[in-house]
Amino acid sequence: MPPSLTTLTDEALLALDALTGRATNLVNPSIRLGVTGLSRAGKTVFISSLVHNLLNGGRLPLFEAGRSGRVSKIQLEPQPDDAVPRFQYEDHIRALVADRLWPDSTRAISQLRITLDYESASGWGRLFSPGKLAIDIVDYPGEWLLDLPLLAQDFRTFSANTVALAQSGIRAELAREWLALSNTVDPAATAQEATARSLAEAFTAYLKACKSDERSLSTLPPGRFLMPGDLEGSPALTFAPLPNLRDGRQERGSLHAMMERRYEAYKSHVVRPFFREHFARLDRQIVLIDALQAINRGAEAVHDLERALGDVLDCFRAGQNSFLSSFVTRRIDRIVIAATKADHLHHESHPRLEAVTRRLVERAIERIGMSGAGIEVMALASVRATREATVKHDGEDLPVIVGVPMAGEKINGEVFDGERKTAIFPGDLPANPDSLFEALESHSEGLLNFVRFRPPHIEETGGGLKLSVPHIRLDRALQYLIGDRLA
Ligand SMILES: Nc1nc2c(ncn2[C@@H]2O[C@H](COP(=O)(O)OP(=O)(O)OP(=O)(O)O)[C@@H](O)[C@H]2O)c(=O)[nH]1
Ligand SMILES: [Mg+2]
Repeated sequence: MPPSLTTLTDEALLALDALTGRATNLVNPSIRLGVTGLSRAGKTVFISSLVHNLLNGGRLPLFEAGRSGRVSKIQLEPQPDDAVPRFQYEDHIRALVADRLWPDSTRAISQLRITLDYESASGWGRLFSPGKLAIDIVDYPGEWLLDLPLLAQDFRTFSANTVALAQSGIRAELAREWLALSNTVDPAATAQEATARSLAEAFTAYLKACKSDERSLSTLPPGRFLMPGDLEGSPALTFAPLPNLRDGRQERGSLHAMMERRYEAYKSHVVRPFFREHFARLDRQIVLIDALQAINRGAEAVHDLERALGDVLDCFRAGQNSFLSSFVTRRIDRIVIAATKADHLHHESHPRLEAVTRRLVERAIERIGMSGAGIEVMALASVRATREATVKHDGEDLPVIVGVPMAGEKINGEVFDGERKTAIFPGDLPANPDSLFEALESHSEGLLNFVRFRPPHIEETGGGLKLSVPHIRLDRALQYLIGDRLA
């Protein structure tokens, strides 16, 4: 056979492969991008900035298809799921760009579809018509993510885990009232609605105290207790874990039986549908982590963040959790793990932030069997609120960041008004990330100079056109997440 013919056959086979690949995705290829993260990790800001940069020709040099001019049109389109509200992209961007305000905590689920018309990079690809790729992105309250691990726990396990955690470290103090109240009730006694309600209230108050800014703890399920969404005030949330459960079957009509029934109802009517609809069909996933907030609160917050992330990531272990594997119809083949808000540090510190982030998820990643291929760890800022500078201090050059701290933020007793710019030496992360986990005493409070900055002032071009939102490494994340689908 002449060599050219074998070549042709191989290429034809490859093309056929590509064709069948496209056929399975039918007429409209799409990617469901999971933006995963605990509350306040930066999901809403990430989605808003990503979409804004795509729609407005933002600076995305590492996004190859965009840079090389192969993407001809990018637009928002009606989302595929009619039952889910639309992500209010325009409102978020207006607040961010015009008013320089961050979005509020997300209270409900929403979705957005963005489509990219592109030309394939390869000659063969181009033969088969220009491509169109739809990207579906879902936003939701981060608290709800913590419900995922509950699906594998029955009421007894949930109670034992929650009570044990509540008795440890700084939690013991925060849980005092709830635990004291719990110890006055007998799980085998006849169920009383008033008892259930007061237990649920005391338990919720404990979760709120853990979440407060001063504590910044992360492992706080059930998620709807902190962010009820449309379940505000609903009886579905009138339960709490119980200490002192006896072995064996619980009495009918007992407090134990009632709490268990409500817990199971919460799982089947609230948690399961959310994950079935949202997590089942993800193709790619970015996990956003606010490591800086935890680092700044000390080793206990860092440990707690590690635990929460581990609990969540464990649920992605293929084949091991039957409840989840029965949901998963597509395989997630790429995950970006990103430390967000990297604009709080000088870029010289970014490698250390990445090292801490890798350390935070390392064990979980090993457990889910995804170490190595398919995972990229990076530090990014969806919206860059600071710029870098150098100041001379005692004859030394100090790398600083410059930005406008939000009104009410404090450094060394100084309170900011939300208008004044300031230069801050953010401090150094340790070279060895382990020290953030181990040194329980030596590193307690305020390792970094950490304040929240207002969103940046965005320059206008000569024609009065606003430039796109500045960021750090958003393009690298984008390239890793969808670049191959535009090849
Ligand atoms: N400087 C800076 N701050 C950020 C960035 N991204 C998020 N933030 C800050 O983090 C806060 C939380 O960001 P969101 O995007 O609302 O977080 P979320 O994950 O949607 O939070 P929930 O809706 O509560 O789950 C914002 O209000 C900002 O203060 C960033 O790229 N740079
Ligand atoms: Mg949000």
